[in-house]
Amino acid sequence: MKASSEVLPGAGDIDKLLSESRRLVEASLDELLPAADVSPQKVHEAIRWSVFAGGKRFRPALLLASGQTFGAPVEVLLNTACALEMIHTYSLIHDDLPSMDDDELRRGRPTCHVRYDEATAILAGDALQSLAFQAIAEHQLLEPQTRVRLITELSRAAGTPHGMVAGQALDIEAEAREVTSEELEEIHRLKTAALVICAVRCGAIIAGANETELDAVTKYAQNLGLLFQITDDLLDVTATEQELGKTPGKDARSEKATYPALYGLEEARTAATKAHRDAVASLSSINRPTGTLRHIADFTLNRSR
Ligand code: GRG
Repeated sequence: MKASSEVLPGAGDIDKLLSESRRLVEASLDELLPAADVSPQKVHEAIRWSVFAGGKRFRPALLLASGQTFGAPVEVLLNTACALEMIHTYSLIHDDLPSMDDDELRRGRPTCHVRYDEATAILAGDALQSLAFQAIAEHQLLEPQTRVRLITELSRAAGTPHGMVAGQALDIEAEAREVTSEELEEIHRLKTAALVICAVRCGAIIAGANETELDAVTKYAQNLGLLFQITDDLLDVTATEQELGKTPGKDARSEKATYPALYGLEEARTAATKAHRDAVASLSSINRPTGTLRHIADFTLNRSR
């Protein structure tokens, strides 16, 4: 059932906000994705296996929160929020493939290529990518020029040379060699922050935020994206398989470029605190109710999964 004029809970209760946006996003994803019994069934089952595996839905929640901060109703934001989650899930499916990170556990269940097979996992990822752009292109509640702008934002953030594919390529290339702090930041900026920034910007664009507001919220998102990846690096060292739903300790075993590897745990924690502080400071120039975005930054600093 499509949400109509629903409003997310206020800034105070971040858990409620995240669970409510998860509920709305999952209902919309269910509508937007091909049903599992539609031919070709195996690829549709595989898409649903990976999408409905219990991810945090952080990027869609962020898009909804940003959109609501600048005054957009939820139903206008939902398809783009789902598109972000589709792109993110495609990247996880492909990242887990034997030719990439070669992982067997994701979101607490066997990875797509383990549950199905490698060809099906590649196709599921490919299909999620095109379904994401379709979800925006066909969204009747948005003006055509807004759809084009959102597709531009998302394709740049997901692709190369300034997006996630570029980050993944640099990350693979940096394995098992020393990286500089500038290289590490570049990898994090492209591999992780690009989609986080895209989520925040797309919410603000849909809501019609002005250029000054868009600049300020982009700075918030740049710091939030960095913070999200530093905490991801830290959790890979400190959290359990049960908390993460994926194999911990993978970064060290693959000799990945990470904050703890380059700086040690304490300095990595200090870098996280600084990114959080900078993210929150960027909100101060926005004359809108930014409490929810502030609480999302707090959640990201303190997250345990
Ligand atoms: C294959 C083009 C391509 C890109 C892969 C997703 C990715 C890029 C690599 C996975 C490893 C990694 C640490 C990526 C950084 C992004 C990130 C922190 C992913 C995990 O996101 P969460 O924590 O996952 O939001 P859930 O499952 O909660 O959605």
